[in-house]
Amino acid sequence: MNYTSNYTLIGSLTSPYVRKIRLLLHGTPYELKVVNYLEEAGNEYLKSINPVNKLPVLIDGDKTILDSRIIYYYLAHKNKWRELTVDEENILTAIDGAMDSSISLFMYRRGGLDLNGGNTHVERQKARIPHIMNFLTPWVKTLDEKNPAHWNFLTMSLYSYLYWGEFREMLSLDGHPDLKNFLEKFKNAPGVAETTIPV
Ligand SMILES: N[C@@H](CCC(=O)N[C@@H](CS)C(=O)NCC(=O)O)C(=O)O
Repeated sequence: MNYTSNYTLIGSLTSPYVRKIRLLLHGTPYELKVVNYLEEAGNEYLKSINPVNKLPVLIDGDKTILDSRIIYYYLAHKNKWRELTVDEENILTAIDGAMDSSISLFMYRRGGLDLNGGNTHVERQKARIPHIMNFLTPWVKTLDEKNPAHWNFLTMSLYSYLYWGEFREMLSLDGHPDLKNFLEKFKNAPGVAETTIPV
């Protein structure tokens, strides 16, 4: 992307939702303001700029943009990127659906909830993930890491999610070899090394 910007991205270094925007902004000057919402000060600050109290938030001059997908549309409009097709939108919805469920399960686990206690809603979150993986597989098989057009918001979203899922041990890709292969193939894509989760 070649344009001047005055962006501030509010995020964390671990969030997959933040990472996909960092990947999208790779090559564009912006300031990353790291917020830890698990700490009181970070939580109060985040609440003051985002009523939903979630990361990421993008600030562009006097505009505050909430939600990674809306941030994408905002940047797409500004940069005159082509519109996504309905099929592409569905893929993004599927990736975000798996990501939301995995993040919820991670937070429940971190809060001490037994994820094997048979709670109906927990079971629905768990079941959604492999189902989405199967839905994504035919598309993932078409991806070629040597084609620069294939490193886009969809693949950035999937990469951020799968990497985070394995890192947090919320995801096993053993039954999904094409998704495992995807992570391997795109590990040298632009911005991936620079945005990796610090250990
Ligand atoms: N739909 C939102 C989801 C963002 C999201 O879930 N962010 C997580 C971090 S990975 C968060 O801020 N969670 C805090 C909370 O749920 O209280 C987006 O696309 O930006």
